[in-house]
Amino acid sequence: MIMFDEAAGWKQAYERDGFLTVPGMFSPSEVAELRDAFMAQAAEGRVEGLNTDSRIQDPNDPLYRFGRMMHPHRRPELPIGPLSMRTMLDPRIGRVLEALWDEPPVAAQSMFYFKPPGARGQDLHQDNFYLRVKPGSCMAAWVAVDDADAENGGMLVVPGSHRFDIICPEASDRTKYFSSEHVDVPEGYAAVQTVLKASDVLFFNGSLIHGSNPNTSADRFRCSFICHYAPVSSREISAWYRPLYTFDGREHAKAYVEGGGPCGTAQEAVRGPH
Ligand SMILES: O=C(O)CCC(=O)C(=O)O
Repeated sequence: MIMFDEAAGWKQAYERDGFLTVPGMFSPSEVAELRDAFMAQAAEGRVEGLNTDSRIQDPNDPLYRFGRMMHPHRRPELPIGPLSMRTMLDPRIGRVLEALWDEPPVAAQSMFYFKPPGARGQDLHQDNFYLRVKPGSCMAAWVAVDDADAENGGMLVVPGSHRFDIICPEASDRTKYFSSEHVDVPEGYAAVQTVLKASDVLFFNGSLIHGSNPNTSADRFRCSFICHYAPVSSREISAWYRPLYTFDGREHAKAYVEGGGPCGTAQEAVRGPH
């Protein structure tokens, strides 16, 4: 049960900063189940429609073997399917989203990032550039499946940047980032490194500028299970997110708009002269 004071504290932090960390939302065995299931799936090789970053074709790129998996909740035939649907619609996540929005959420997306040692990061961006939720914005729930910090490419957030409109992205540096879009940090703001423990959940506004640096560790994966949501009252979303789900598992319809698409457009790495 959520205590009134706890929910009020969440809301205050979220409205001020554009993000909120809820520590220890999942148990160690729940995050272990996610890690084990997705590792077993990755061991089967790339699956059409699940590994959508098809531009990453270099077998030496750590993201070739451990590319992110997109919309695993849409794969009921795979062991990761029902687990992803259940986690995406977990009532503990739903209660935080509802407390922050003052209205029920609907689920738009699930993803799993492995981010193995040596993997490139995802350059700074705003999620609603891809989801196109209107009116309002989307929200992410980023579940740390491993401890995530500066060394293994944990999340960077720009506190307060959620008050900006969607900023037109520029090209990113492909040597450092697998995603092709880059949003500059506005003057007077700064990117801050988050430090999360496995089972913590980071919630962030769809206008918040955020991203992650490469995983520079020798041997630490940085696995995360990431979902995106829209407020039930929003009217539009990019067609790429259809179908949406209410937290009791029913499909929910909105107007589906052109444009947008997967969160972050993948690109092949550019190799240096060595
Ligand atoms: O996990 C990451 O490195 C980036 C994830 C992200 O930016 C997102 O889910 O929008």
